[in-house]
Amino acid sequence: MTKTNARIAGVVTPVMIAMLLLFAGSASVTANDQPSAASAEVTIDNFVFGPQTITVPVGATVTWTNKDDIPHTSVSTDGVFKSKVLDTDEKFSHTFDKAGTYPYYCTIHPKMTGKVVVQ
Ligand SMILES: [Cu+2]
Repeated sequence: MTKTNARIAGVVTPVMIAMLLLFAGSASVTANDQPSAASAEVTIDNFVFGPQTITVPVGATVTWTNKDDIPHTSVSTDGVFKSKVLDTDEKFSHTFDKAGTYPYYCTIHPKMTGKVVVQ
């Protein structure tokens, strides 16, 4: 009897530890995945990028949507990303894998500027 219980305990304990490790592992994976799953929206409206400065975690995808009746672009000042000409309701996305500050502008209307801060 005692022998059997000891044997069961000997099996159950490693299984429980494995399950705990698995749970802890998946929990930390979820936490790590959260920034890469993050996304943010920038709307182009009335010749303005809004919000003008957007702060996102590393791994986030930023999507620009042109809500103007006029074509615009979203082009990184440092050449990190470059949209095509976006017509009304067209979108452009870029995923930011590195921390930093990414200024950008509209090549058609260079006075239109914005900034993505990745941290
Ligand atoms: Cu523009």
